[in-house]
Amino acid sequence: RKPTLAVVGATGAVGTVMLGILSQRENVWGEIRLIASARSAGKLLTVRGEQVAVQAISPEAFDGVDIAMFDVPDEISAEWAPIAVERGAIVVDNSGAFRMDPDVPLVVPEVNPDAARNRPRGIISNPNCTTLTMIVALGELHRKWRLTELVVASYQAASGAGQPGIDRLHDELEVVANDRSLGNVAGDVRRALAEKLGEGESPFPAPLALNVVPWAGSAKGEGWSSEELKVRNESRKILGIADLKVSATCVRVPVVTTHSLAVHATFAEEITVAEARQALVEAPSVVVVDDPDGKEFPTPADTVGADPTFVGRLRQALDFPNTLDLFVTGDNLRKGAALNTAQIAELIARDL
Ligand code: 2RA
Repeated sequence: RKPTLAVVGATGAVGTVMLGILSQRENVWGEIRLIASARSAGKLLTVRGEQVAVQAISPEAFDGVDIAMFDVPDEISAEWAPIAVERGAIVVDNSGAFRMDPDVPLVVPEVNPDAARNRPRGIISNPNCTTLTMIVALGELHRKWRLTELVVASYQAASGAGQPGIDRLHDELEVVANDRSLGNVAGDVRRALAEKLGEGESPFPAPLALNVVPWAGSAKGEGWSSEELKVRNESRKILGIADLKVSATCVRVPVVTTHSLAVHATFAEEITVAEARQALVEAPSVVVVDDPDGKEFPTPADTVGADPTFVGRLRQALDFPNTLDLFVTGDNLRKGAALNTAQIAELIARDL
């Protein structure tokens, strides 16, 4: 019997990408059950070329499910993942609710696949999309040269904030698109958006169109955002380096989908650009795009919709020994969310 898979949060931005991914990948699943809030119950969605009606979330909806993938807000996962486990499912959760729980593995199949086998709570967490954007490439370099320090700045897409983030960016772009006077006086974009779109409607704390916003997530004290601490804590957990030195600055940019990161990584062993490039070229799921003279480097617009991590701008840091600077991009809804979740589910389905 092929295992039964449930997709919880099937109607959201990640859920929508998930249905596309499940339709494209090898068909290892028997039934695929779609679950969402009561509001979406009865809605017909297409997966594997067939229309499937969405079921309202309930304990019974998990009966007979072998693996349940959750793409819902933290509080919904916190409440419902344990219920799905009680009903017999293994949960692969893409929220932040369980990632740092010592009894929940945090898994990236290319980096720490074996961690998925030890899951005392019956739950496996999928990392945050910002961590995931860089971790496959870094995991490969760490395996060979032992990572000791990591300084990163992110350039995060609007879809990291879900469908409301995508909608808001498009609404803002519409307002600014036809007014070439904007962007020349402090506050003019903010005023134009407030006038046309109203106050307080945005998932972002400042205008995103014609702007960059140095904040993602919630405040975690001493000036840090939740997103920045996730990058630190999750990188340590996935790579298994408890004392990895990490400093992150997370920034939102007016890109619909695909996160980017500028990475400054220091290693214990001597590393050269040529060796690192070769290791990344050979790494599964990594594509090196690195010929600035030929105008070739990874960009979000060239990455969106693709599965791999793209790496470019590889340089030896001039003033820091054993340190590389590089730029990475990855589709935050695919490898950053749905794809990694699907890969984890496939990994554990093999052992069922
Ligand atoms: C963001 N990392 O980009 C978050 C979403 N998981 O906002």
